[in-house]
Amino acid sequence: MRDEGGPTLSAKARAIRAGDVRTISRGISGIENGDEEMRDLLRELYPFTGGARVIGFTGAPGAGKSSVIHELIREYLRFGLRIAVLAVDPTSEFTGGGVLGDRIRMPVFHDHLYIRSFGARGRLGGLSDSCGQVLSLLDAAGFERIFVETVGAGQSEIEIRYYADTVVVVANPNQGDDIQMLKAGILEIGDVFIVNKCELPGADAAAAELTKMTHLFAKGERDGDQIAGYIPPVIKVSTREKIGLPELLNGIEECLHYLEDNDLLRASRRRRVEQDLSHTLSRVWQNKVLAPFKATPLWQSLSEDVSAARLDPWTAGERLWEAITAADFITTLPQKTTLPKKRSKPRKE
Ligand SMILES: Nc1nc2c(ncn2[C@@H]2O[C@H](COP(=O)(O)OP(=O)(O)OP(=O)(O)O)[C@@H](O)[C@H]2O)c(=O)[nH]1
Ligand SMILES: [Mg+2]
Repeated sequence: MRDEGGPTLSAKARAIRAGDVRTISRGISGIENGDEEMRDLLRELYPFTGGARVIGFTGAPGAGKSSVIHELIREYLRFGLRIAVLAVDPTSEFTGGGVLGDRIRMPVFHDHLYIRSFGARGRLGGLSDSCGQVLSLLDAAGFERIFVETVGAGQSEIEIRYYADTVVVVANPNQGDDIQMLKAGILEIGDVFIVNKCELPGADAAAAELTKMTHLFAKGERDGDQIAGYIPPVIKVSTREKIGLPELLNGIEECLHYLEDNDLLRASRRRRVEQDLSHTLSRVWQNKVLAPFKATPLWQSLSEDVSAARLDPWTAGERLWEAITAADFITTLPQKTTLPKKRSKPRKE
């Protein structure tokens, strides 16, 4: 029996600790909607985080991320681990019944598997800015592995690095150009590479190419973490032919062991926390400073001057900054200090 946190916790927090699916779902919706009470709940739950391992899945659209996660869930459930899946993609296969529909309904999996799709709200193509909070909630709910599927494009591919302990890059055979793309972008962030659809021709060549590249990158440094000594495995997988799935599980688990043995899990938690803090801060900045500032006469007159070309935007920007950094600036802002229900878009870093 898990420690549910004792009687000092609120009923909601206790239900989440006990893995109650409805409370977890409502909690995640609350986080997504920016409900204020979620802050108290997360505050209560935070001391119970730290047990989950976050595994990110990234790769080109259609590479097979959802299919791989689907198969991997089966492998993990065999070991009795509790698994949560976040598909940061409203169009993901996991929505609308989802690929696991039948399985989820099976009582044996009820508190072992939780699947949630959520939109990449707030930033174009990026991970939702509530991702960190949702991960904390699922972590406190006792999920031991959390799989995060990113939208296979742009920013979120790189951003998953900030949230995940381990990043699985899903490639395909015959991806000639795409493997070049991997070189330029996501090769640096991958901890485990797979060539999915390996029953198709070209899988060996793609795997050999990736292996060559991972050896080059293995000598480097990433995000200040020493990763010298760890060489990401390249695993051939076919979800269609059920090839390579136990090997993939092993590859992921070995990577997690490596991180643990080398005290690098703390570093990945730190990355996640920092990303979360910067989102929180930009939200506060947006809601408490920028939004009310836009209603001030100074903002209005400067933006008018800039749009009439009487003033250039850079000078205007400097003047705005001067006003913001003036000692009593915050107290002069029109006061509407409660956060809006729905968050406004944070600024892109
Ligand atoms: N031949 C073959 N096709 C596969 C395999 N795995 C997945 N597919 C197919 O590839 C297509 C895309 O699979 P998904 O799992 O949706 O890929 P995804 O990367 O999650 O796609 P997005 O989320 O849209 O980026 C589907 O038609 C799958 O049936 C495989 O091992 N072999
Ligand atoms: Mg998908």
